[in-house]
Amino acid sequence: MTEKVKCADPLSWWREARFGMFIHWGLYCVPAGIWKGKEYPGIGEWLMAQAKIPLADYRELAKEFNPSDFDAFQIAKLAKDAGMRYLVITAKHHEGFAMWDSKVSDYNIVKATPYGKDPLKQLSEACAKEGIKLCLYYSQDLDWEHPDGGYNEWAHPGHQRNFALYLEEKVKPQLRELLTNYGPIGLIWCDTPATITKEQSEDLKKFIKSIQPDCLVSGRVGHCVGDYGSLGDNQIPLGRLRGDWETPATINNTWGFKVNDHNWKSTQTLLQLLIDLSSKGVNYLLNIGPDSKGRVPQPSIDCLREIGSWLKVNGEAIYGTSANPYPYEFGWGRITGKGKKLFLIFSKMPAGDFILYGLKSKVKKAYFLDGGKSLESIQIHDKKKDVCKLALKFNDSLPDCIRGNLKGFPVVIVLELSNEAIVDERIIQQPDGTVRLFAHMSELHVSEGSRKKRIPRPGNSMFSSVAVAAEDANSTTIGNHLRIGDGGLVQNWNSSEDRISWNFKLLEHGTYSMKVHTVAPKYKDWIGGHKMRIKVGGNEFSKDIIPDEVYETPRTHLFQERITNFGEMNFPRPGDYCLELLAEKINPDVQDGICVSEVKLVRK
Ligand code: H79
Repeated sequence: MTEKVKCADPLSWWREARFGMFIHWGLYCVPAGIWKGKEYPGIGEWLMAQAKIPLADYRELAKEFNPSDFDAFQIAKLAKDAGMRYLVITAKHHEGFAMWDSKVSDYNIVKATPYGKDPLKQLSEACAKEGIKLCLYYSQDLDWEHPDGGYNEWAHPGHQRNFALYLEEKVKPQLRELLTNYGPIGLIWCDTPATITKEQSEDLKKFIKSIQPDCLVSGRVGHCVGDYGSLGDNQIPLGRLRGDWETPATINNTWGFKVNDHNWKSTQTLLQLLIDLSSKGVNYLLNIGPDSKGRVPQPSIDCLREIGSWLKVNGEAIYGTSANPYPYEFGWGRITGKGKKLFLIFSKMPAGDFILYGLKSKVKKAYFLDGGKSLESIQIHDKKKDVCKLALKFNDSLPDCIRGNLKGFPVVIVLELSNEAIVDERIIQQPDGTVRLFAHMSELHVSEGSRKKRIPRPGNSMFSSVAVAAEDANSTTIGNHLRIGDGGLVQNWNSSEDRISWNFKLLEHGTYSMKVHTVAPKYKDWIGGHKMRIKVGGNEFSKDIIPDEVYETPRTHLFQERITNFGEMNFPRPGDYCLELLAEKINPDVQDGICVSEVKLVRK
């Protein structure tokens, strides 16, 4: 009898990990954002493209690259101390320079620099020592050194590109070296599929697996053929995602070291992002950019260690967890789950009683994850309001051991349930009085006229392709008309015949102010200039979309968001309502039409 061999899922370590370290390190850290005395805005590793530096000049940087302070063991230990479980280093970024001892091209750190050593060899030993999965970033498409690589016209003027030649001459032989000489590799992090065809993406994935069958391939290998989906750089989705996802993110505003980027996010913000992404089912791959000496900037070291100290106590709420069982996020914090446990992760300690609606499972026990002190919990089903209600009694005598709270870090409460969490997924007014109608939960009403205007998504466009896997997987419809895309936003609203709506449950009668949140395209300024209409409870409110309030959260950092106040409305009785949002006039100057993140009702 043949024995059935049980294969472990190659993604299981990655799902368990939730948090990884990205390292951007290459020749670009020598100029560090400045070329010929001029400082370039944007991301440091793109300097060669932005300043249109000729290849011969850029090559010279290698002679100045001597990272004598690089210590792979210190970096792997930093990842470990931060609570990160995998590490992805740029073996080769778009510049085309190999950060290992490559026999395929002399354009590498061992041959071309005074340093002359192989940092990947050291890292593979250091990662093995610390129990961190070593993963490698390899730019499979953009290459500014090889004449046939993607997006390098200024570096090889007049050259007729043969992209397939580049794949065979450089990409495959170099990947073979990386997958042969450095032990087991957790994943190959491909990026920016601008030129590559679907067949080439599939072929590359097959090639990688033929050498290391368990090695994962990132979503950005192109055309949705990767082992998991990659959201856009620094992108935070609005709601929870199904399937396996990752967001790569920066601590300041660059990936490759820039001498003048001191825009460091606080530990509180980074923790908030880790928790937010975990609650939405997304891995967080957080970047450090060592300088040309190989030193990690001190502000990165400090906040990573603080994150690690929080995870040491609260890691159970992050590692190997599943997303929030509710389809929406909360103002007070986030929820993750594991088996019969739910983790309520509060941004701040609640004052007095805390109320959660919609949890149908029985709570057997509630306690602080830090220290284990239990809390009194009361569950009722409010018949009149038709809602399940859980109350947690936070009294004044909190345990001293809530270290996180002392520093203003999040506080975790564990709920042990009698079964896996079952929740009421309807939109319901929250205990703080607000009703949040999130874009990803809206119903789309796409008119016939709009459907006919549907344009197939351009699969290979240079910069949209980064997030294509994400958009497609999250879209209810694909094309250039109204849809839920880009991690949950309603976007491409180009026709005033289209509308969106939500059903929701209001628990308290009274006067509410109505707020509509609109979002600008990534990196673009918010313009507005539309006119929209709300219909609810037999009333209609029409309003020009102007920036009454700026909405700032870590999510809105690259996607400017503004609030327009639609005035007040009196809801005479609680109950089930439908709110419709219509576009009366769409400003043609706004790229891709109207984009909405939520409509909020706030009790007066
Ligand atoms: O490795 C990091 C980036 O270099 C890479 N992905 C992350 C993980 C990346 N590849 N492409 N892009 C990001 C899109 C780049 C867009 C821009 Fe620019 C680069 C905007 C600003 C700088 C190039 C120059 C395009 C506009 C100006």
